[in-house]
Amino acid sequence: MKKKEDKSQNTSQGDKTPSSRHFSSNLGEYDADKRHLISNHKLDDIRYYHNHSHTQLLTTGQGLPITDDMNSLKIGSRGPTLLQDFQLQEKLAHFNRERIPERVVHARGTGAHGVFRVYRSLASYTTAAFLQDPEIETPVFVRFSTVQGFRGSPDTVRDIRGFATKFYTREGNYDLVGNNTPVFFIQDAIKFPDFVHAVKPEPHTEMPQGQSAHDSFWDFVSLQPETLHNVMWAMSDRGIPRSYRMMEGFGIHTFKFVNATGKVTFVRFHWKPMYGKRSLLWDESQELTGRDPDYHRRDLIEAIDAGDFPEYELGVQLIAEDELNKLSFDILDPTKLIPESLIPVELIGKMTLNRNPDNVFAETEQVAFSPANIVPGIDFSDDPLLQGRIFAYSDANRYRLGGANFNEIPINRPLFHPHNNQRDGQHRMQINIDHANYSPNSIEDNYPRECSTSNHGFVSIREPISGIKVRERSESFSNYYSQPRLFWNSQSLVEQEHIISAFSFELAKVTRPYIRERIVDLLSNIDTRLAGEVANQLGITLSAEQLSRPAPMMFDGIISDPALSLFSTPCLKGLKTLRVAVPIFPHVSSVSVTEILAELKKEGIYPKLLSSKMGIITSIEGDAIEIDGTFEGNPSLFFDAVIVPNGEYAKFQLPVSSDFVRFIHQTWRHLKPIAFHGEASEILNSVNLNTKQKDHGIIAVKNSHVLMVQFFATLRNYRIWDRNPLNCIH
Ligand code: HDE
Repeated sequence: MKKKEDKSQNTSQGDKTPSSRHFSSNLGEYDADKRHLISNHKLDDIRYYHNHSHTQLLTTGQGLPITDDMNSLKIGSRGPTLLQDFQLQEKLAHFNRERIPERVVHARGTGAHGVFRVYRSLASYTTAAFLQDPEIETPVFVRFSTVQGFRGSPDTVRDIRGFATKFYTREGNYDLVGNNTPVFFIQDAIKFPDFVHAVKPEPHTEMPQGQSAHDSFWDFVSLQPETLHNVMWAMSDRGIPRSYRMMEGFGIHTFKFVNATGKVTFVRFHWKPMYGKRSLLWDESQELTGRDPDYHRRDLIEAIDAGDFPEYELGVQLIAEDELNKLSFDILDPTKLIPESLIPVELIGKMTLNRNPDNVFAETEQVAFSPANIVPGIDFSDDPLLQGRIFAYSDANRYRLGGANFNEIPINRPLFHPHNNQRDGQHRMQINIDHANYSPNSIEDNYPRECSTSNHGFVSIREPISGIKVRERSESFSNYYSQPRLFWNSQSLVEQEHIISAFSFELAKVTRPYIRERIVDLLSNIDTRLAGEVANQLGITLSAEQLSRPAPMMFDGIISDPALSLFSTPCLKGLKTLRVAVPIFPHVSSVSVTEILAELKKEGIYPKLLSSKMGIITSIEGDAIEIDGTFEGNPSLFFDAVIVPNGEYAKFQLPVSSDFVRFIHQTWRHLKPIAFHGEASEILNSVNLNTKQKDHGIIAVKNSHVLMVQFFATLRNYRIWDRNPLNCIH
């Protein structure tokens, strides 16, 4: 450990000798055959701090064994409590300090551990160690979040989702702190506090929670048209994802890759979910806020626990320096995306989330992300929003986590011990044993020494910068309508209907008419049909001038891009992890139940046997079938489809209870497949669905094999869009 034997010729700054103990010795140790151990190393590192109390006796924080944790120290069993009861005081005082400030945005989040592996070496673009070798597995921690609501707010509200990833690389932590949209609301960091004030609950009422449907948000939007592009995404089905496992992620800003020769390639990052992209319906998402406020976090935790690990491919859009002038928009503008039809996304690696946190506070709450955490081979662009973020996150982390030593919290510690002359401060964990805590020093042979670039030391790109100091926005950032129109044009008709409904819903909650009017006026710069339909819903009459506004110029000849739609390309990659309800009634056939369950399980679907009450139902064959849950406790919102097994129903009075009828009606309303095996179709007649539309996703078949084939084919389409009778389920 002590490095006196390293004492080299060089007592000045820099590591002319390549010894650089801390870094290369670590690399050496884990290089070659033991590479895979790196991920275990991080795990062990975190595990070291685990405190398993299940076989231990109770102590105070000082380690004093406790004999009675039920009663405080009193004068007589009915007398006053004594000030000298240090045991009581310690417990209450610690309890008072259990909460830390929640994140000012993205307070509501859920995390998962995992690993990342690159598919092939990216050495021609970047020296980043974790992007070099498919043999190397890099541990990661991901935190998904909503933006607006407080820490206890529901998961399924309409909002942007955060998608923040910490890669524990051999060259330090690399944080990709992105969202589920490829653009942001504002162009310059100086507007961030204003934007967040506007979207958060209003100051005089602290309402509404988890919603942008209120005056101050739309007031800001109406006065700041650069927000419109991200607002279009938020009002689309992207704002209500079905699952974090089925959601794209984007780094938004342009970053720079730098290779060993110093060559720069501009890059935008994408996460593509391997479970496909899917969203909720607005009606579903609203009902879920009450029925299961933890819907997304539960979905993630259960899938990981079941071993169905969420997977995402990392994609990059690469732009050579000399290609920049081919683009007709500014890649430094974070309100603009680079259409995939212009620059395709290259898939470069895969992330697998394979372990739930053991303790939400210690890991998910204390994890500290920052876009400033970059590694050699990656650098910032001059995007003015990104530049502000470089400061904001570390500053927020120091405040939120109680000081400058938040990097020492296990979840934030890099893979290998950091070495520097930073010392002391609140909550210092390391016990630095060196006698010199400054540089240059000769007492410790000038260790820890700087690292040369040839030895993977980080160096900011050398580039000439000249200009006049100004406080102004670049002209190249000024087109606010072309890309919102590109997004609008790229949506399927159903998605466009959803966008119209979302704008109408939100704006109808805005109490000040002039704000509503300003928004529809802005929308008419994007698309007159969009503006017209929203205006109609709001009782606003657009002027002839508004209705005849010319469409904005489109960039680079691209009118629409299928990558921007959730549904124009097949959204489902498979049926694995979808949830199917299997209602069970008296006189059910256990043969049918067994066949159905076996087929569902073959596809990796999660089935649940439901009935009106818990307990056992005896099948016509005399088998006992144990019920997993009730219709009341498991509304159809929790499922992707329903399939009713066969039974001898025709002979008996049909056992159709009101909770089951409600269940089927809700499944119908939310455009999900409903299947009946054999005689179960008798039940269909008693639930009074809109009979004219019966065949839209209603499958009633006698033969179980045919039934399942048809059921799976329907489920693959996910929603039965043409069922929507009144066009009212968004
Ligand atoms: Fe954030 N953002 N942000 N943001 N952001 C925070 O960090 C900020 C921006 C994003 O799960 C805060 O520790 C500024 C863009 C995510 O822990 C804060 C600006 C993108 C998360 C902060 C932006 C994001 C945050 C809240 C404009 C997508 C949650 C407390 C200059 C690329 C990370 C904290 C997690 C969190 C500031 C803009 C994504 C206040 C100043 C653009 C996913 O520091």
